[in-house]
Amino acid sequence: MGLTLSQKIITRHLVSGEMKAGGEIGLKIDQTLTQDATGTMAYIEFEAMGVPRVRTERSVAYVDHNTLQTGFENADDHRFIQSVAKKYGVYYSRPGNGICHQVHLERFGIPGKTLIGSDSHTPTGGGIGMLAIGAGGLDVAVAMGGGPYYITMPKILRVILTGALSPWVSAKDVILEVLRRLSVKGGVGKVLEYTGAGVKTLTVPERATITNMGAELGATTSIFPSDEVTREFLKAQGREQDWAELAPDTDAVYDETIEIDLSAIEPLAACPHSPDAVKPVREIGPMKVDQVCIGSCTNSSLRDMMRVASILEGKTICPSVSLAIAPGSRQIYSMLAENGALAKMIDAGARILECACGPCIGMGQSPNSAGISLRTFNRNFLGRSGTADAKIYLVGPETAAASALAGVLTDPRSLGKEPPIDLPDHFEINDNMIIPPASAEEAKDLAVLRGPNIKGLPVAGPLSESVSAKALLKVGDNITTDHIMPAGSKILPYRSNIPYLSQFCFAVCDKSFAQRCKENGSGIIVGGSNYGQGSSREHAALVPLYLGIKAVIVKSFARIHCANLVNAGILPLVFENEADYDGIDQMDELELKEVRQAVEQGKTVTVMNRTKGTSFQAAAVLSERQRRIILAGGLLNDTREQNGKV
Ligand code: MIC
Ligand code: SF4
Repeated sequence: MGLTLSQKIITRHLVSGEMKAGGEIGLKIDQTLTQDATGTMAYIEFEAMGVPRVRTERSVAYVDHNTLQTGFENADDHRFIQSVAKKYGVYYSRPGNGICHQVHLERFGIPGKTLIGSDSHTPTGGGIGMLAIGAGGLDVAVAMGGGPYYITMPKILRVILTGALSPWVSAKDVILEVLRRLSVKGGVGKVLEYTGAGVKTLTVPERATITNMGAELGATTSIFPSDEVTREFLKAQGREQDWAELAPDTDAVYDETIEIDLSAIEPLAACPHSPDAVKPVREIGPMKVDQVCIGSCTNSSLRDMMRVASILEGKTICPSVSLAIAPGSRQIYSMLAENGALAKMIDAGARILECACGPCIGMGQSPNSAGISLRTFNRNFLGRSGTADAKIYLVGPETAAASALAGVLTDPRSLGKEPPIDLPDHFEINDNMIIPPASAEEAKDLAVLRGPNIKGLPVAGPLSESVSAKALLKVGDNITTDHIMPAGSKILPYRSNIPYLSQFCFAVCDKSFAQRCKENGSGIIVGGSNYGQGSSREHAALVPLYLGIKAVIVKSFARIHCANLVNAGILPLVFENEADYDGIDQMDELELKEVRQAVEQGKTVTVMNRTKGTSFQAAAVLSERQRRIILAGGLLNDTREQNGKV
């Protein structure tokens, strides 16, 4: 029986487990990446492990999220990451060099290698044929130390692409179509493998747009084959030697298959407040628009920027629209400056931002009250833009630019003939914003520069025999990590200060949650399905831990968040019978009877509802390794225990 593309890469990197869907596998990791909003914590955790140098083939630390320096905090964190990277063997991409996923694709990604990153959009690397997976910071720290990365062996979903995209339709519309069909839960436990004759019609950055937003499906990752198009891209980056051909076997067996005719796709938009609330732009109609933002790790390639410039050329944006553009990397920025495209954008009235995440993570450019903002980004979760009542629509760069000119949502096909864009055979290569690490010898004397905003890590205790606590919060389906631990320019500078962050936990849903936790000392969270979707931020586990949360009982979990809960030492439980969710009210007194014994024996946990006088069963869906971690009170405690045994 032949293998699919990801099964081939997994086979070459398998260090434990069997390649059977549903079981836990351990993978050797070749490359890691971190960004600054999750990186500070990941390097603090790496230091806590006491490993003298990273043991990967390549580890890169990017600074792209917290670039707005309205106080000392972000600048201190940048300095910390730079010094820690130099000492421990990590390449450092300076602020101003671009968004981690875009730069990694350009300068470091290698087909067939494994990459984990402390950012949920790490699967961008799948555009170049990498097995690239988003993870919590602690898992990345472990991989930097040479340890395996554990995931549940995913099912393989084959996406057959046929035909070619019509004019004015682009890669964003393809992934929005996938989201429309599969929903934000549709990729959970799966890898999406793109195959078919349509693949060769898409450039690497277009493929990366598609794999990037596989994160919004909840997928473990998404991947394209490495073919002649990939070779051309790497050659243009001066890295042809990194190319290798990679394709699935012709007799590969897939768990599921869907087919997408690229020529049938039209411009689409994801409506507020979920990336799967997708409708054709033409159906939504000419809605008035207040703001347009173009960029983010999803749509900031040279191709996207050139397309936008070609639409804006010689025109002026609508007076009632604010247009912000952030190219994805310094390479792109510089090439746009050289070839005149930047001037076209500036002349049309665009506000040009530095190449960073910026508005995508609420670092500035929050829309006006109740504003309608069209964004080429990947997430439109409630409140993420920084304006609580704003409405965010996710669109492709063509729709975004056309709408910025018209002032209303505009189907770009109404613009007439699509102007051609010239893409170069060679990109401008200048790595002077990437600082290599010190040699092992030099590193010994290097100090790590720590600012006053770096506070200690909360650590759980071993799981107790039984847990009694109130259901301090009850929430519904599709809760994101942006709900649990919001981001934005005011909160993000405190990513290494858990006590400060804790006051904002769940504030989007319930402003009094943190206070309730303090008053009660300990608690349990009850949630619906797909709990913890979205960002990989482990803060969404560390902060509840700090607030005394012992367990989270839900209908189902999103992958990265569930792993982060286990790593932190919070017990993730799933209702055996979903209807039991309805039988709990917020503030009910719950008891997890003899929970330690149940976890030890891999049995379901009996939950007694003392307030209602009822009981139900909940499963701790944990591998043997994870059971050990939960019993020990988190991954750091477990690692210490395991090291003590050696
Ligand atoms: C995001 O897009 O939500 C982020 C900010 O990039 C996060 C990481 C973080 O919260 O720092 C992600 O996607 O993992
Ligand atoms: Fe940055 Fe936005 Fe991409 Fe997250 S989704 S890495 S915030 S650009």
